[in-house]
Amino acid sequence: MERIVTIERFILDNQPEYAAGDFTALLYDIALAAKAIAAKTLRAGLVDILGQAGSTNVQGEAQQKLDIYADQIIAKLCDHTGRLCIMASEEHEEIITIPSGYQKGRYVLVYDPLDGSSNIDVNVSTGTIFGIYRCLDWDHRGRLEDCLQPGNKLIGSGYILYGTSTMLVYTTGSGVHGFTLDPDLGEFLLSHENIRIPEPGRYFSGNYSYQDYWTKGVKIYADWLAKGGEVEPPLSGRYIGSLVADFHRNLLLGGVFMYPAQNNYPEGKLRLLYEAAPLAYMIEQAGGYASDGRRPIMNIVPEKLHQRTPLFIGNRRLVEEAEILIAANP
Ligand code: AHM
Ligand code: MG
Repeated sequence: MERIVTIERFILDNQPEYAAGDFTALLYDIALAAKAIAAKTLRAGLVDILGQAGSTNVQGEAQQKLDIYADQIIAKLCDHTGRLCIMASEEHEEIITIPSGYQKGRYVLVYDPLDGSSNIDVNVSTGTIFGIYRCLDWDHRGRLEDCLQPGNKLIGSGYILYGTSTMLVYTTGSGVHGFTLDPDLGEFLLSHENIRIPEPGRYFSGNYSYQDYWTKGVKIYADWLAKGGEVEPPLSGRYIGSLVADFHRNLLLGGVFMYPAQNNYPEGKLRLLYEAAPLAYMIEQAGGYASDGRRPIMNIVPEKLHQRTPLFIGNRRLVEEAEILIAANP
């Protein structure tokens, strides 16, 4: 029998030197939230049978939309533990402060609780994305500045994919590691140690129905990807429309995902803080690269919480070509 490694064992054995308990425990908290969200997502198809969002269930409790549930479970599992000084979520306009009755901690958690949630109704994979920073100033209880840090200050990031199985994939700066939830044991087990994005990439992922909205440079790049050009073998198109699922496939099989700046989203659609930057940290740890089409995502300092960014992410060579063609075709 192969060695079986639980996420708890792996995190303990591989924790960074500074981790000293709190950081490690924060990763467990996220893994626990992932299990709770996975359990709910699995039952999403039964909502019509057992009661709809906005209606009242048999216990007389109002039922929630899944993205709101995911948001609250993460916040409520993490706000009282003394490990965080502040949080930010796609579901909250403002930062989420640690209630005054609770001790504050040393870390900052930014997250997208359930990305691609419009896919739930048609039984397509969704995901949670998270990033962890250090709190900037010990004298304060956590402020907006603590959240507005560039990707190159991340000390951990990851995602949970709610797909045919539930996977948690994360990095703390020494490789990218993936764990699959065993539903019988209720444990995440190590299934993908030290993931490297394979060369050459196989897939290109973008919403090609937006072609008319793209700039000249992006059109030329999309053409270059689709026709192969000097890419050998030519790439094949795959687009789920659920960022975590698209990213996960390309991470394991190689390729590039793009969501450029375009007429209907002049700054891009995806969010820098809790979508692009955490995934950029992961792709770099896996040997790839992420760019906004001009510069590394990791170097962009966010000016606001819900800032959007164009995103090109995947094999380094494929992303660098986006920068070259966009610069050459203004
Ligand atoms: P959301 O945060 O509102 O769920 O939107 C993000 C999602 C991503 O998962 C996906 O990559 C993208 O939107 C798809 O957008 P589009 O339908 O425009 O192609
Ligand atoms: Mg999102």
